[in-house]
Amino acid sequence: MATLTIHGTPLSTYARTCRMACREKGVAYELDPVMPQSDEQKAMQPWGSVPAMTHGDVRMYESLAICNYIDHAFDGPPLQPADPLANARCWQWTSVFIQYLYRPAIDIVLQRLIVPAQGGEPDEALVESSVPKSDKALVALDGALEGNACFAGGEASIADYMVLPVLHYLKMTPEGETLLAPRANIARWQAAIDERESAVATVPEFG
Ligand SMILES: N[C@@H](CCC(=O)N[C@@H](CS)C(=O)NCC(=O)O)C(=O)O
Repeated sequence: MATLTIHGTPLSTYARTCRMACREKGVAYELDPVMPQSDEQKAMQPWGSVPAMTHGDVRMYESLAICNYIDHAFDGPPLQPADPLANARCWQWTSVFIQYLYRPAIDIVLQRLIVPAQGGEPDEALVESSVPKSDKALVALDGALEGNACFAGGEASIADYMVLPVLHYLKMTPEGETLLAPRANIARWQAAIDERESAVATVPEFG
């Protein structure tokens, strides 16, 4: 069987999602730690973003598609529920994450963790405008976890592997700490998902 390779720096949240999906499915994979906007990545992903995936003749980009491919092309535990409503919840919260949380949360992370590390001045206006946007999404995600262990209900799914990597970084920023402090359902969920082997094995070495 051909080796599945995830192309993307281990610091990438979306690459981490795909690697968590591999580990949850029990699929052996190699990590090609390519950086965004490198010539190598641009040859695999027209926008130069990470990750991409190769598996034999299959070349693919977009983390959702990669996660679905991993789920359907291999035997192993399902990465999404079979029950129609639970399945729809998996995609509802994944979609909310991508559409409403990823950008503002990552902007806070970039301005607070990456820009200063590179000797730059954070864009305070961007941080300020990203806080209420992140908060709105976090309120919705926290509500989704009311009475649920995970976003799709009782079992972990792709939705959880999508959200976790960004919250890992967000929590490292002062704004993230403040935003997450009142979100008790997210705190409980994050503590549980953080303990999964797929999360432990993919924690980014940052800072
Ligand atoms: N829609 C893409 C988004 C990928 C994405 O935004 N990746 C980030 C890293 S987590 C990235 O490469 N950012 C830098 C860039 O796009 O230049 C996917 O789901 O794979």
